[in-house]
Amino acid sequence: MQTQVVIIGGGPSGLLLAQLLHVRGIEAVVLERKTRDYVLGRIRAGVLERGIIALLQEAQVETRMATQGFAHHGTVISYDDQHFRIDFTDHTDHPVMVYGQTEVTRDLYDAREKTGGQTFFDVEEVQIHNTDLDGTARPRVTFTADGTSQDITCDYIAGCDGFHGVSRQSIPEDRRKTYEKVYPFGWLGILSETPPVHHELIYANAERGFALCSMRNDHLSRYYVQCPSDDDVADWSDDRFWSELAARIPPDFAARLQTGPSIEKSIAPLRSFVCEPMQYGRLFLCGDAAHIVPPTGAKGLNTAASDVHYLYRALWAHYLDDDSTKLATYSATALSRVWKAERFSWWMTSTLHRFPQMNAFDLRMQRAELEFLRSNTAAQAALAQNYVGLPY
Ligand code: RFL
Ligand code: PHB
Repeated sequence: MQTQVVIIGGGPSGLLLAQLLHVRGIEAVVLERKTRDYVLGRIRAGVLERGIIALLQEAQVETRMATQGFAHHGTVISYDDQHFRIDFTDHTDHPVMVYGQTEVTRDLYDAREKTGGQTFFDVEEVQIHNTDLDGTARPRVTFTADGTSQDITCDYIAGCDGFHGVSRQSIPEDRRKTYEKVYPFGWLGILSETPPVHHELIYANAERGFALCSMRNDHLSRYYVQCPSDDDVADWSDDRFWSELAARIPPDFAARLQTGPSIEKSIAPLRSFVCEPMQYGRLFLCGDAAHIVPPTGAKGLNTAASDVHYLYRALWAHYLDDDSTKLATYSATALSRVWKAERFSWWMTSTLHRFPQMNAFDLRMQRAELEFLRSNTAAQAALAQNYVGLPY
């Protein structure tokens, strides 16, 4: 088989890239290790920046998001006995959109099915061949699907296969450098068919640890509490979760909290990670394959989308304008924005969580940071600009 671009990974990065390329008449084949239902069953991100919203419009998959997504113009932050609101629209003229990653992925799969783009599910033994630093040779990707060996020759490979994929590992070890910070806690998240406690998100720094009140729609809530990384989800009954959440959010909100059975419950570890560079010859990494952020700033999916934006624009310039300069500088361009999202996510995480080793001084520093944020317009503007998304 031959194609222009092989996309490894059918998560949001891979699917968005495939759809954008399709709109420009560039052919891609998508390889996904799991089934479509498995990918759609993963509950992940909930907040979309202005950049991904524009990309979904460009990819012509915005119809459902436009009717079923919710514009959020601000967020609540709480600590000690204080809580305050940061208005995104006042500071940036942009809201964010609450619309689940599951829905984005579903819209992209539906669009791909309609366009007849080739997608292999349940693939195994994916291997990348013929990549070299200069990108002289045309690369090949081999894999098995339905028990049959497949071999695709292509112009370019997009590694959109997440943190545990093969793409990053296919860059020779002496040609990449990784930067990593693992946090000493995780997030226990639940989804419940109850009305959200508030119409905006609440990020809470509490004595018992961080909590986040989020949502998917008016009758579907998503809540998280900070927990030790080695906690077992089986030890967290719904009752234990609800009482822990109620103890961490301001009392007036806790009094209004509507509880119910959880329909999903899982623990996610928190990590910051970056691989440099994000390209090797004709192989380009996008999204979680190249970088991970702790979810506190809602930047994972959004930063994956900014990589897709740069790679899509570079491939478009190459194929339609015969200009390969953007492909050559893809890694540097993408990384410059990635590091800013890393900084913001690290800062949000550091400011809002209780770390096991914190001493009295550290706690005062955290409180001073939050007091400054509560009372300073410039600090609020900086948070708002980062939260709605830095420009591409
Ligand atoms: P994904 O979503 O991991 O998709 C990669 C896909 O590649 C497949 N794959 C392979 N396919 C073929 N061959 C192989 N060898 C393969 N190896 C893997 C996988 O099956 C998978 O389908 O990466 P992608 O597309 O880069 O997307 C990244 C986002 O999913 C991720 O950054 C976000 O979910 C992070 N995140 C959030 N991001 C936000 O922007 N806003 C949020 O509010 C937000 N909340 C979250 C989050 C992540 C969370 N968890 C569970 C990590 C909340 C949580 C709890
Ligand atoms: C979510 O709704 O899942 C969500 C929202 C904001 C975050 C992280 C996760 O910062």
